[in-house]
Amino acid sequence: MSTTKTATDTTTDLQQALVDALTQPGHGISSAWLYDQRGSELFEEITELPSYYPTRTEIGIFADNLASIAKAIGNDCLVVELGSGSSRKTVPLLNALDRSAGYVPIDISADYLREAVSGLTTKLKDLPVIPLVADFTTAFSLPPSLPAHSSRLGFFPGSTIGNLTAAGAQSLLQHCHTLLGQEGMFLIGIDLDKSPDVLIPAYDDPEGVTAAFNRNLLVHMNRELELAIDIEAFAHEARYYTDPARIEMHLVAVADQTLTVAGQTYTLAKGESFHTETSHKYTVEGFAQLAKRAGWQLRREWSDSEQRFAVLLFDASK
Ligand code: AVJ
Repeated sequence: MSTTKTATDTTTDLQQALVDALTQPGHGISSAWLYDQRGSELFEEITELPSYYPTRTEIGIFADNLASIAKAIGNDCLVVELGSGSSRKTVPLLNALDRSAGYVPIDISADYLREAVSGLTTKLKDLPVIPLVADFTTAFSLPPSLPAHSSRLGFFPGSTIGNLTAAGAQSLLQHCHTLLGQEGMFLIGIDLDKSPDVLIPAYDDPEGVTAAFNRNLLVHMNRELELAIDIEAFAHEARYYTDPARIEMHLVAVADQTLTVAGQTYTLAKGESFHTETSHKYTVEGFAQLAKRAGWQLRREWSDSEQRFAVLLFDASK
């Protein structure tokens, strides 16, 4: 069975996602669709914004605690990163480990992964790098041939897990528990719940980059599905909700919208919105409970002075 999707498959999936969003209550559409080439560039820009604290804060936590994190992980560990992207956070970690067995970067984009890996060889000296093209939100397997190692560490920085539903996060943690084995460890970055005074500007910056990122979904759909959605007719909104604590991004219709998709006409009334992303905000205790249900035991935690973000180390409990 082929696991590679063709461009036509992707177009059909996006069209189905849009029709589902138009016809179902809540009008939700997977945030995965935000990350086309332009969307990924805009997200990189977001990480540089003064009001978007998570990336900078997490990098600071790693920089300030690298020696103690490396010590807690130990030697001869195979590092498996979920959604490796540019591996920006992993290179310092791998270099801080006294002796590691190898690095398995996993990314959904084959092109991006190939490019990133070619830049890594010089930065990582002789460390074996075994890239894997896979969608880590579905069940995936590790490459068949791996260098000898005494333990496996799952590495999942960036609070990317926050984009998954509770059930999605649960099944990912369970799957990794199986994959990483008895001696398995999991090092994960999570964004902590905090005042909406801090959260809202992080997702609705004065520069308008997050608004452009959100609206780019419509640009993407217009191009991919040959539609004529009026992009200016949708306003970017970041909303804070509790139970569970989260930020939701919406694209709100500022006037009644009629959309024709594959010959069918749908309407979105003024004030209704596409729900384009959920970003869960956790407490350390709450996340530890979620992970425990998937077999993971919290061993260490590192945070910043304002407790905005946390890096947690879990062990596969026996
Ligand atoms: C990539 C999921 C970590 O939720 O903070 C940033 C995505 N969306 N601004 C996040 C995002 C809007 C980001 N993650």
